[in-house]
Amino acid sequence: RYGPMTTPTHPLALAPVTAPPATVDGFVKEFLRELNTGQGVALSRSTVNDQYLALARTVRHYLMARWLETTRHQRETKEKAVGYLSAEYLLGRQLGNALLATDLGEIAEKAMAACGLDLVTLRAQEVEPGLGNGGLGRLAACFVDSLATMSIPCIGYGIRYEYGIFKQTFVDGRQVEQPDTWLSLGEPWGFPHPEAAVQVDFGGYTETYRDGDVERTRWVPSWNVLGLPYNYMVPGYQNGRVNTLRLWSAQATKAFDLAIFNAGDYAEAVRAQTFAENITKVLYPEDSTPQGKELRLQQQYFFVACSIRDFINQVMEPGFDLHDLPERVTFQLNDTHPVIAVPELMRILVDEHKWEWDEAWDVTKRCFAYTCHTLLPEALEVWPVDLLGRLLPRHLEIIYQINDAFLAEVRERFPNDELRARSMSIVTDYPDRSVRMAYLATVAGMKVNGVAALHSQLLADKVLPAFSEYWPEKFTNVTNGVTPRRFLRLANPWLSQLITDALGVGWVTDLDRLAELEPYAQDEDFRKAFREAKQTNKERLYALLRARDGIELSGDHLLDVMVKRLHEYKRQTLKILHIVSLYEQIIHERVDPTTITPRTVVFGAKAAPGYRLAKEIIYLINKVGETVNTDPRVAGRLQIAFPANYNVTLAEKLIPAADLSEQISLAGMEASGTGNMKFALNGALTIGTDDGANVEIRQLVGDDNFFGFGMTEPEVAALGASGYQPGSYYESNPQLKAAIDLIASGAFSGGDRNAFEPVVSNLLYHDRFMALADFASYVDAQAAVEAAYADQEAWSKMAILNVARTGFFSSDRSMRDYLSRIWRA
Ligand code: F55
Repeated sequence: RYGPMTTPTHPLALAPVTAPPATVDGFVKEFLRELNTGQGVALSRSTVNDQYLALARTVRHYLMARWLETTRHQRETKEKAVGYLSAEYLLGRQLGNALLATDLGEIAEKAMAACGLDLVTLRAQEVEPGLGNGGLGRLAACFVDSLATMSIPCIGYGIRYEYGIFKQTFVDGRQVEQPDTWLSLGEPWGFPHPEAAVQVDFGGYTETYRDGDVERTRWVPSWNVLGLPYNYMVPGYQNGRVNTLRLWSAQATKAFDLAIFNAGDYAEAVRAQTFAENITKVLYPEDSTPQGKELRLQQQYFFVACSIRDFINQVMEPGFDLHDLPERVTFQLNDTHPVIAVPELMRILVDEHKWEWDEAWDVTKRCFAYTCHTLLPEALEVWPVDLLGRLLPRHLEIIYQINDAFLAEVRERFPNDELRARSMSIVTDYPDRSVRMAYLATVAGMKVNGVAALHSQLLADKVLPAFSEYWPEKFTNVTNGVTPRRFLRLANPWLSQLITDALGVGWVTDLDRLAELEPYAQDEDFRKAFREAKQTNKERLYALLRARDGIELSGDHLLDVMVKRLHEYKRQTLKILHIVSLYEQIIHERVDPTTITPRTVVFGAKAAPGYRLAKEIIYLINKVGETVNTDPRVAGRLQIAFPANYNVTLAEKLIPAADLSEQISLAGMEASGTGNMKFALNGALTIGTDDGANVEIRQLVGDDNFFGFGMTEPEVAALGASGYQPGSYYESNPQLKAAIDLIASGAFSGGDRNAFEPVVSNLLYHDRFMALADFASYVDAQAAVEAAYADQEAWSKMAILNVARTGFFSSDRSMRDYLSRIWRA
């Protein structure tokens, strides 16, 4: 389907497609063509949205030849590819990245100016595809960027949600969710390919039948949907490579399948036809507690079944031998969400291709590798057996068979150790009979990795100890990374220019070269230029917040930023306790306000809509902000901003402006963090716990250039084991007591003493993530921050050293690690 059916004879058909010439005139011409013949409007009558769409299509046009060429080259060379399976891709805006990748930024700017248009305005028209919740989805987007930039064959597979992560608004300080209608004004980047649609079956039952003298099983499904692929370009950075991101959209099958209709349950069949499109309607907004909803399992199986089928039937050449599949692809499982791919591949090999079980298992287990992104027990996905059996009866049987064979092996290696066998069982009976997806992924995957050194250690020791003992060589670490293209080069043009002036251009694809900046920390002129870049970024941010949110920020403040999903373990409450404490000390005249370093604190955080306490914390932050920002006693000393709807677009403006990066999760809870890396690379200093990748950041930048605080993971474990009592910290620390009392007094709620009761009582009587235990240490670290910030030359040195020493956190390096530790394994 991808190649010509017959040999072409016309000379033009043999020539490779070429991109249009990259000149301003050429660009103007293409742009006007897109506007006139694509959008169907004259420039004089066009809206900004028309102009944005035409511009996007113009850039897309320039990439097209490279895309077709990449695909052709891939089919010809048959190089091993990565099939990245992820239910989420938090892409961010596409236009700026595409202009950077094609190096068309300047030409586009001039071409738009020649048309009387402003490139910045057109870029701002784009609604970002928010097809992910947070770190996990953004990581997938960084990884596909790096793979394209490194010319590594990869297809990213995922879901084209009609509604991405909800749009957050605040009403009287409380989070209110609005649907994310990212497709409503037209979306120029996706290419639908109805000719490559895939049918996906659900429901029904299984039966055995005789096939010669073998007894076989077949699945008789009761309903099906169609998976329609949309291809998205993933351009490498100025390297002529364009990989593919293939996102699936669910459609009702056109022909009503009479056989199924008559054999199956009538109501069920009709319901399925009617509700097919629901499957890819909306992204589930929980970022840590998976919803065990049937629709979510449908989403998972839907995109995975489409993707595996697509890879085998469309990406591989016709007649390709499935025994060679492990030499041609590794399917990387981005958390457990796509793990149903394992029994799906087994089903294809055993039921459809009629392979022996062992033969199929040998191939399957060499095709998959699993990345875990959490340690929280409630985040580990399990599916009730009855739900699985109803939706995917054949897959459930296969899972049982995988488990039986695996446990037989365990019992053989450890005879008379039934406890061990049970602890490793993929299917558990407690609290309900269900399938532990992380166990399935571990048993089936050739490798299992955590996302930072500490996390991988804890994963092996605490979450999957029996498995890491059983297969020590299976467990490995790949520390996360972020793409320097989007998060440094695009987001921070001023710092980028400084770096390029010092080092030349190569650093964008070779971030280790940032190490060469080290001597510039001692250069007074460079430090001054660095501070000017930071200041420019702050002004850009303040202008944006004014226009976007009506937030007025002013002054030459320390900009202190905490942006990430709202979760108790991330401890936004610890940050708010610190702010309240600063405020309390000023208004009660415990400190001379003129001795306090002026500080602007910015929060950005969405709470899962069903996460009650998280929403109460958002309310608290907003109400504290309201009070503090209008109190003349702290004017010019302390201000708080909480712009709604933090997303990738806002991150790109916020992170480059920050002086201080808040990474304050309870040790052992944040698997890695990736925001922490983005801040350090943009020259913010970190105040952080010994958690996730913070540990590695601290090691690389040095203790002197990092504000570490709090308990270590072993200390946390010990305190937990000894019986943690938050109240004792409250009673014994007057500063902490004063802060909590002020919140409880109604000072931030117009005298209402009940307004924050859920948050306050949780802290005092529960505090699962030990914010009170780390409070004193956090306050000390913040005092050290203030002292350090007072010496701007010293601060600039530290900040520059953070940039120079964090090149390791490029996602290009992560990809090299995946290649050497997993994909080539
Ligand atoms: C989304 C859906 C479900 Cl059901 C569960 C989790 C998520 C999710 O978004 N997880 C997530 O973002 N995890 C984060 O992954 C990052 C990338 O590895 C880590 O840096 C971060 O520590 C981790 O919390």
